Amino acid sequence: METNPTAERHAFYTCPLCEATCGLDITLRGDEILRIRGDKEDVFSKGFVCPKGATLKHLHEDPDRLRQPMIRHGETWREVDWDEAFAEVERGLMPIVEAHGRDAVAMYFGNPNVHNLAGSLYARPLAKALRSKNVYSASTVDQMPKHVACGLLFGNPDLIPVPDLDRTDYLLMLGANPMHSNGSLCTAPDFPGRLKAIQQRGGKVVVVDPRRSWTAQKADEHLFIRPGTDVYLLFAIIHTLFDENLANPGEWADYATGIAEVEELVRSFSPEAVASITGVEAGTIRRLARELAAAPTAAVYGRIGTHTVAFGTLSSWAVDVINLITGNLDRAGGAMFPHAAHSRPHPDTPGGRGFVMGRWHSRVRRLPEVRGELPVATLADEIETPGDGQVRALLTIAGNPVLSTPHSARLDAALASLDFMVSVDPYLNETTRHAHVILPPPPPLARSHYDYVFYRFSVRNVVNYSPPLVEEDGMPEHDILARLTLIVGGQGADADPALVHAMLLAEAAKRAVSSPGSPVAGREANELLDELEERPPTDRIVDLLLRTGPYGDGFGAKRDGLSLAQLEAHPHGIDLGPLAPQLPAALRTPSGKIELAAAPIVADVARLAAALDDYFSGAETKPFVLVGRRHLRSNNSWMHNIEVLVKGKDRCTLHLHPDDAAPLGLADGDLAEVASSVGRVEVPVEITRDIMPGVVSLPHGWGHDQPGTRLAVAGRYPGVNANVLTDPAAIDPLSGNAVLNGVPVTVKVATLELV
Ligand SMILES: Nc1nc2c(c(=O)[nH]1)N[C@H]1C(S)=C(S)[C@@H](COP(=O)(O)OP(=O)(O)OC[C@H]3O[C@@H](n4cnc5c(=O)[nH]c(N)nc54)[C@H](O)[C@@H]3O)O[C@H]1N2
Ligand SMILES: Nc1nc2c(c(=O)[nH]1)N[C@H]1C(S)=C(S)[C@@H](COP(=O)(O)OP(=O)(O)OC[C@H]3O[C@@H](n4cnc5c(=O)[nH]c(N)nc54)[C@H](O)[C@@H]3O)O[C@H]1N2
Ligand code: SF4
Ligand SMILES: [Mo]
Repeated sequence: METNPTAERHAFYTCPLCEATCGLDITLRGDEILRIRGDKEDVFSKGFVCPKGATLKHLHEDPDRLRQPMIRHGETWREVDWDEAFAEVERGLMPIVEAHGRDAVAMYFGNPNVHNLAGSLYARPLAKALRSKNVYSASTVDQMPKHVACGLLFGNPDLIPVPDLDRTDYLLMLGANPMHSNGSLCTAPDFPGRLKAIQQRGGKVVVVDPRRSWTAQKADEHLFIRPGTDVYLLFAIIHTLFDENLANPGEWADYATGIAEVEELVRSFSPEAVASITGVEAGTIRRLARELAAAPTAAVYGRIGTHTVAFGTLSSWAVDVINLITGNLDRAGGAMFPHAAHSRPHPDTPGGRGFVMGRWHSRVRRLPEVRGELPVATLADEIETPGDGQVRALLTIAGNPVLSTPHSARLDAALASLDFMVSVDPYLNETTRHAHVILPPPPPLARSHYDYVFYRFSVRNVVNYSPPLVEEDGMPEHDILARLTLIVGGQGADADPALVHAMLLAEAAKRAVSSPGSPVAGREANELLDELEERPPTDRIVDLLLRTGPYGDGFGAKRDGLSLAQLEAHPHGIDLGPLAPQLPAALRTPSGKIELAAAPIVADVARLAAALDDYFSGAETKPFVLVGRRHLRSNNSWMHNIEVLVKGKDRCTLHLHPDDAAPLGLADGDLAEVASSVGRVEVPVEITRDIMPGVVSLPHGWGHDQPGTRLAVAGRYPGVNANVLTDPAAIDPLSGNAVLNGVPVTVKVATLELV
């Protein structure tokens, strides 16, 4: 880049930290970042940012951020060059593969993979090259239930409807707190402003949450719910819609199978039957159903609090069943399917192979595979349990499972027992301290960005491309992942990463020319590749996908169609308009219809009924249930090393209702001991009426007091790790997702132990 090194310049960049995709206006002098603000001209975020966006500067400059690969010898680390690092990876990993087979090597992919192009494009090929059953990711502590529900309903686990926030008249939101999280599986920069707009145009926002969250405070109505019981509330809404003849799927009746079975499935879950388990009065449930049916348009949206629970898949399914039977699925103002500019155009006829899971099972607990992975709740079992196929080596890529997955103290010990571990990560943290080799990628502003994953979950169809703004010596993350792919694929540490880049590009071109409905259908793949401009490999893939996508230039087929060059000419993004109906063309079920009553769903309803019986029989449980929460100034486990975000009041506190605190003898600021079936923590109490009696809340991602990390700031604000308390035995069996909300615990005054 030819720039005057002393002149200030503005550059625009899409924030990759969360799902909101805010446009940033960044002032630089040479490679120095001077200021970061919201980009007022961004077509989607229009100037909105949160406090984290500006800290990309601090992240960039963090002296603890790793810039060189490192190899560990016992407790000491040595900085090495890249060739030595990859040679060490090969030396450590391949003898394990040779002696014990491919399943002896596991992989864990963490959340930031979906926030950068390298992870989004290269993670799957890496897993494929390894050919191990032991692939894990943060998805099974997050949204896997939604994938399963949508996979069964629509035939494609990635075809997930989002609430059409900007046009809806009625939003029922369960277990989400977008005022803090800025939205998830619903990309909507300035979520707060969009909620307010619903109210300003006369609509209504209802929030269901065991806490009176910031979002609940802004809503028109807030309902407390007993953790883990949304599924009953949702089933009772469906029950009422049928019972009161309010079900009106409209034209969808012709495109859906199983409506009558659904009516049968919910029959025993009347509002009256579930009122006591949910804590929501029957009359209120009936009113919600009536309001949903009567609203001109309405959308039901559930997130973390409905996913990371024992009936995550059934809750996710019920959300979209309500959207469908109230006639709100796939229509403006309801729950709609985005069609990202880089996705493939739909073929002319709906239908496909459908969604298959359980193609293999985990060795120890026999848990089914879902979307090519196993539940991370069973990773420690696979490492600890001797026998054929025992996991002896691990690759973590952008993940911190020691803080983010259940029973983390046990996983921590399991990682310490591995023969070999490699981490692709910019920090030496609670997880990567167990690695033998750490490979650090460059930070966000030194790489290009195109929001590959979240444009698929976006409330408008939007595209924006950000070129890298500053240079940093080091290896691009796509090269790191490509070299790991070559190593595990048996081609060796010296093989050229360009081989992987070329292969991925060729595969993308081949798919484009062979997909029905594609603007380049029938053309030669090589012809397209020759026409692509010279760019970094990730960007070439995006260019190819954009050009062959639903808005693309089709390599000459459509004048003014999209290409990456077009996006470069529009640094504030291009707005492709509000969401448009996608059904039935997008359906990939074998029947070509929405399959409402898939066998796994029907079977799981029996478990739901049994759990209701257990509740009424007064089955033994602990006096409190634990839920999580997020804070605007925090981002899962990994941004606590940024002083401006963590300073001030301690945020890692236990929220407790005053009526619960008094009999326990706990006052604000006291240290409480919280114990579950697997662990205990001591944490300061914050007394608040904004939580239901009987429920306590602790945020996750904390617990930075482990030895051997290099997190100077985080170490001064350690907090405690909520996942010391979560039990890996508790999962949603259909999706394998861990139960992180609704964890039974006891709470008491922490007593000083005299040693
Ligand atoms: N109790 C409880 N536990 C939870 C949750 C909860 O609500 N309650 N939420 C769950 C959810 S939704 C999620 S998504 C998971 C997250 O779980 P993880 O993905 O395991 O953890 P993160 O905290 O996101 O850690 C990300 C890691 O990636 C590194 N990193 C950051 N940027 C990059 C990059 O560009 N490249 C690479 N290679 N590495 C990078 C960071 O240094 C850090 O080590 O936690 C889950 N855990
Ligand atoms: N600032 C910030 N933003 C983030 C993140 C972050 O760590 N910090 N993480 C990002 C990630 S990885 C994700 S997945 C998203 C998540 O985004 P959200 O889904 O909005 O997640 P949370 O903010 O944890 O909100 C979950 C809410 O569910 C409530 N809840 C708990 N149990 C139940 C229950 O059983 N029923 C109901 N109805 N509610 C319940 C909690 O009290 C909480 O208010 O946020 C993303 N954005
Ligand atoms: S809301 Fe998310 S995308 Fe927007 S500035 Fe904050 S962290 Fe970045
Ligand atoms: Mo997440």
